[in-house]
Amino acid sequence: MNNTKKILIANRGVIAIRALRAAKELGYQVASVYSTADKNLKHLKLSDEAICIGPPDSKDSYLNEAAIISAAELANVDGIYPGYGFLSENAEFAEKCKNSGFKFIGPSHEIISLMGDKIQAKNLMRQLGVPVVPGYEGPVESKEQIEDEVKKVGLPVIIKAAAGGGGRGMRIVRELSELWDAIEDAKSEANAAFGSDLVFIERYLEKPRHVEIQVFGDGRGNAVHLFSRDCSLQRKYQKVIEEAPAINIPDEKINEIYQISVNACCELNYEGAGTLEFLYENGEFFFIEMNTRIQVEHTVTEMITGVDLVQAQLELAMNDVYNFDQSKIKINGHAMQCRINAEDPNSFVPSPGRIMQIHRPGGYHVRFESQIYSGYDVPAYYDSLIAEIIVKDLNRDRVLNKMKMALDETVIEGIKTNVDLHRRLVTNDDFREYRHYIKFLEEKMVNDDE
Ligand code: MV4
Repeated sequence: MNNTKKILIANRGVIAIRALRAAKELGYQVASVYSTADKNLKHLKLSDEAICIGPPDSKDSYLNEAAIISAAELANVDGIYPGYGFLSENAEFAEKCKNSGFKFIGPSHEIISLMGDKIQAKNLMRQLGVPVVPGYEGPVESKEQIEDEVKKVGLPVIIKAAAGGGGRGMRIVRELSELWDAIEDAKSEANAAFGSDLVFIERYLEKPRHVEIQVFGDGRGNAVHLFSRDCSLQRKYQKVIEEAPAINIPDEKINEIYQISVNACCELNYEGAGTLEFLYENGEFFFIEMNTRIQVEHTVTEMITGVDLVQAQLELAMNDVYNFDQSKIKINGHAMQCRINAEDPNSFVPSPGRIMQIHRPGGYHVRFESQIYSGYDVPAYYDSLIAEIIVKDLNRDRVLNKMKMALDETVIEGIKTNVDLHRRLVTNDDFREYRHYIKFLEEKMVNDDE
């Protein structure tokens, strides 16, 4: 066969083995890259080729665009799989891949760039009929002018960086007297973090849930949704538990937002996997951002739909295969994912080191996504995510029981992890009764005075 495709996995950790498995199942050849701190990652031994791209520091390895393009040339691949984090939403890198003759496995660099600017994304979505948070996205001219705009929006408001995302450069304003200083602070923080001091203002929602819609498009005006996820259980903008579908939302409301999301993707000729992020409060959806990558929590959507999203990404990009039919995508049961981090359970400080012993959970519809093994050294240089436990069952109550069992079975010795925090969460009454919201973990489950 001369039509075997070959890809380069330009990532590490949980998503690297996830992508390797998906590609090998499809019969692809795979080359993987690694930093000198990562030579013991399991997926490298299972790849057809492994290419060292630099020293541990991400900026010299997994963020080193030239080194990754060189590896792609050396391995003579057809496409580059970015995963999440690192270069996955870097429009310039996506364009470089294309200009070097490699398919960037994701949407076009134009769409990545557009969605990277939260003001542009919001204006575009508003035009496409997507409900957005009321706010002011125009230029900041003077104190008086901006106070007038904020009076129209209504206090409290939140100042956000246009180039932001993930929470940096945000300021909440409860009194008009605090407004100007908050804008100045947000601007300088945004400038330092993103090299742009462009900010915008939104009404601040106090107790929303974070509900997101998974979409997938063919890049030619066709798209489907794969239902919703609730990612409200997070700490410092890092998701901790995700589940699918989001429940306790009236059918007509969620169906409407599915339609609106699909329509927006069709209009945008969106290509591949994407997520529209919404805040959901008092029965209303408000779009905040679109993610143009596969996300860590894609797994819970896979569990309830039976769709392998990573394979769908690969097959669309590499073989122009798109065989989604909305009427054939159905929800089956409920799914939940616990993100297992190598971190101190009290301080949340990363806890790298050698895993002396690991015992994985098992059972029907219990999935463990990880590269870790006994004797593996968790490096100190990267994100502390080391594993994901994903379970599916008939309904949310059963899922909570199944997850508790899976967590009880899990043994990871030698490093500190958040497995016990997850045990407390899945047995917490408020969480079990679905009374949580985005600040729940910080307000009710941990007392950190940082
Ligand atoms: C908000 C908000 C309340 N009101 N926007 C945080 C990260 C960025 N993606 C958007 N974020 C928020 N935007 C308005 N108008 C509250 C948050 C927020 C949040 C959002 C989703 C998940 C977790 C969060 C934790 C704190 C704040």
